[in-house]
Amino acid sequence: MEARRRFLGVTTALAGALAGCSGGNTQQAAADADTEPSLLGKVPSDYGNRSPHEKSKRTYADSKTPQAGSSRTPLQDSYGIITPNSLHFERHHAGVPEIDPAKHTLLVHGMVDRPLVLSVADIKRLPSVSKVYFVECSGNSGGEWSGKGAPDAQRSHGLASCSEWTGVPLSLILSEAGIRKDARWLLAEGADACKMARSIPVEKAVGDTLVAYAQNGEAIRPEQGYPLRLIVPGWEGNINVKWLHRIHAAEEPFYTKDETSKYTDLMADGKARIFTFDMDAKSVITAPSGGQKIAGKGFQEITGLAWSGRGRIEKVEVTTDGGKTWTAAQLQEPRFPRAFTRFRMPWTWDGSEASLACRATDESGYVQPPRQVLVEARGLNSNYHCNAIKFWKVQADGSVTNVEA
Ligand SMILES: Nc1nc2c(c(=O)[nH]1)N[C@H]1C(S)=C(S)[C@@H](COP(=O)(O)O)O[C@H]1N2
Ligand SMILES: [Mo]
Repeated sequence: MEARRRFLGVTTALAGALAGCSGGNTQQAAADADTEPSLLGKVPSDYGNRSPHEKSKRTYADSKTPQAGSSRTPLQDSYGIITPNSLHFERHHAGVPEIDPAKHTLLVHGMVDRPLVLSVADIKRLPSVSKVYFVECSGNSGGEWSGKGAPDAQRSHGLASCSEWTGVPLSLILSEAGIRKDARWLLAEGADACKMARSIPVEKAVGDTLVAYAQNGEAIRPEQGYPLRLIVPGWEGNINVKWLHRIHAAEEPFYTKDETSKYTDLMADGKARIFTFDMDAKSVITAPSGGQKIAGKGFQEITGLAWSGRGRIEKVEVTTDGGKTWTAAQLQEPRFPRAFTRFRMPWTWDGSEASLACRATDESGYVQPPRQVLVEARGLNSNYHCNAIKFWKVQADGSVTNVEA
């Protein structure tokens, strides 16, 4: 009954919104007839492209060292939970290497009984799995620490994307190599010029970590680590080593440049946290969001994405009054652990200013905190791991801007 009433509410609101343009309907239909294709269209193509009318793109932050840069996913334009491969965010420390898969190998050595050199073809012969996981740079939303924040969802949250990854469980490769019982840590190293390398506890490596070779049904893109990358579900982007070519088992962590000079979190007291692997629960409203404009009063679905490195998203609450009241949004199924979850909430915009935000809760019971709580706990010395609640302001003219929370 309630659902039916809501449905009627929606159609009434839509009817109201659409009434404004109904006067020109007959003329419009005549104009459409002129543009509807009457000639035969294009023939099938060998690799598809999107419609030329679709313009959504990654934003690339230009820098003095462009190869050590990043591009961001246009989350505000996204539908569902999967990021198209062409729009997956990028973060490279030494550019995208050009790698011939026929020559690329993965070396597994150190505290193993049978050191291995596996070709890409060897790896593809092994039993594989396909799993949906997000990858998020721990620098994502770093600009939000200041309280000023970015003006749109792409710049505030776009260093996060979500794909179906296909690959071989790392546990299988480690047992083939005969990893020794006293090995506690692995080094994972990339084949790019900076030799990105991170230490991974064996427990996580034999848990859900994948040596992935495919993304959303095709080979991983060069930008994402072709032909092999590590997927370490729910852990900070940096440890998902791309162009993976070496795994070294040892007793102790390696304290590489990438986990000491970077990707540590300097606290207010001057001490730094190291190995802060988990990405905490986070969410963002993607529509209506910063930079967009609501066309007019009436029905406007509020939708967005939520994710947590600690498992499934259990709840997303939405406020339209700056945090005074919160309402549980509808969560779209399936909800995969450590993947984007799409949430939706019906809303009718009455034409007045509104302050929108969302707050995620994950299956561990962790609730996404307000920015002030994060700042009190960690200070302002580090740019990493900001998962604060993000507010958008709807102005009276329908335009949506950032709010200084
Ligand atoms: N070999 C290698 N692996 C790498 C990087 C890199 O520069 N080189 N960048 C890391 C960082 S900081 C992040 S956030 C993720 C980004 O993955 P993506 O470019 O596929 O989005 O890859 C990680 N793996
Ligand atoms: Mo990153």
